[in-house]
Amino acid sequence: MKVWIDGQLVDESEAKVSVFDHGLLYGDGVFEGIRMYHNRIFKLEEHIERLYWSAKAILLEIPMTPAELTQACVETCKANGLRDGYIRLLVTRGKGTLGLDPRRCPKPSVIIIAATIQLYPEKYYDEGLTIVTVPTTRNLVNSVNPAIKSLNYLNNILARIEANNAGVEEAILLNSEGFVAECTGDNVFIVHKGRLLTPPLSAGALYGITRGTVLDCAKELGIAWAEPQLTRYDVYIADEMFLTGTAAEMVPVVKVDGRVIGNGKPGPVTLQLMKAFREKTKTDGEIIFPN
Ligand code: PXG
Repeated sequence: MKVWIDGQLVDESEAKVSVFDHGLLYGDGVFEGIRMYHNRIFKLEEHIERLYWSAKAILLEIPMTPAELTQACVETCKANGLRDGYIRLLVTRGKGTLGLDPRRCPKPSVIIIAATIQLYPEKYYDEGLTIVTVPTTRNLVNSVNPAIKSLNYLNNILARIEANNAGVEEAILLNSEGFVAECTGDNVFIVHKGRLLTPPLSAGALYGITRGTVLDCAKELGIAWAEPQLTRYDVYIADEMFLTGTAAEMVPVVKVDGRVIGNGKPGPVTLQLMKAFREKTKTDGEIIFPN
């Protein structure tokens, strides 16, 4: 495997960062997870835009233009012969000295890994997930804002450990007011009486690109949607539920905290949206191999 580091494609055995990189020392950096489908890098423009927003929020200057980053992502896929798969694009604060002041790091590092990804086992897409709400709450918006896709994912990892301890694959995080925010690596949707509902981003969630794509699909299909504050009660009485994320795509949920959602099977609105989402992956995105 070839990995792109600071302008060079190197063999994975040589793809290394310094132990003095503040990305490692302090989780100081930002990232994106991006998918390739059918020889196209899906929603690459949106991911790169969000990467710049995350970087701006932490006052990190990406030492490349968006056009150069786009080209570097395409080159990395090409170098690995990948038409389908997963890109991890990250920008770290770079090598510095001990001490957390970012001014100790003169040059940020840009890393692009193109690989394949292990989705949930296929059965979850057919049968749906069982999940729980967990004690760890979503970061406050005036702490590390959940909209920043930072290298510091410990809050999400704590929630994931709580999900593991409960024997399930995902966890719902509530915000400090008790409203549903999102899951550890996915946004949350429910369907109630034919209406598609997802928490507002102000509830404390990543501005999910899959979330946006699913809302676009809903608009095209004429499905009514809204972004109200949602409580656990709203989730328990929902007719359908699903999660969205770059890695997970759309995955149905059929049980939350022991409550069966709807009839315990992925519902018709979920299945209709899953089909529309898969269609979009065929025609959207930056082409990798021209022919
Ligand atoms: N919330 C959080 C906290 C995320 O990290 C999403 C929502 C969904 O956003 P997108 O834009 O992907 O629809 C994410 C994205 C991984 C992995 O390695 C996680 C994400 C994306 C790709 C890979 O677990 N999270």
